[in-house]
Amino acid sequence: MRGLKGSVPFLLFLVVLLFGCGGSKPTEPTGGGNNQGGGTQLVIPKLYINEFMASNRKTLADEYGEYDDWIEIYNDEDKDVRLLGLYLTDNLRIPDKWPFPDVTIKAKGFIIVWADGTPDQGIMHASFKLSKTGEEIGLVASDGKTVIDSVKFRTQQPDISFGRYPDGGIDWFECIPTPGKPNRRR
Ligand SMILES: [Ca+2]
Ligand SMILES: [Ca+2]
Repeated sequence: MRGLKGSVPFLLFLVVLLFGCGGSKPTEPTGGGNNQGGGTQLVIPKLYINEFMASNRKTLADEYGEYDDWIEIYNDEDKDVRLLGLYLTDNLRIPDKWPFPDVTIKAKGFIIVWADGTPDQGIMHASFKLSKTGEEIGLVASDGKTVIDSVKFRTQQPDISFGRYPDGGIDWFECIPTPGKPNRRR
């Protein structure tokens, strides 16, 4: 009995020792710099949610003849940007909702995503729709959480788009719909 009791503090001592060793281990291989390098590699391209339509009655139909919600992304870089690895969402609490397919936006170019909640209809059909009574859209980096661009919006009027002007600019306006082309204010 006495022997057992005595062994408990000894075991604790051992545990502390082991923990101590564990803690010191990462500092030994000073290649810990590897970790740092990997962590800061996140690329944030100059991409914008540039225009969208959350109440589309007759403006633009998809390949199935459906007048669905659409979102335009604008590439403000001087080079093409591959979207594979990035995400689009209508809920910033679920930032990695819809992963982009392997498509590329040309330098200063545009791309349209159908927000129709039917990904079966093609690679550019997101898994969510937009609410015409207002919600948010987020464009998210390849870590699945860093927001590249986002917009919150209120009730949208039918066939009037909401967009940045000029393209990639700070201010949003009601626009004449220009899916895939430079924005035009109403
Ligand atoms: Ca559709
Ligand atoms: Ca546009």
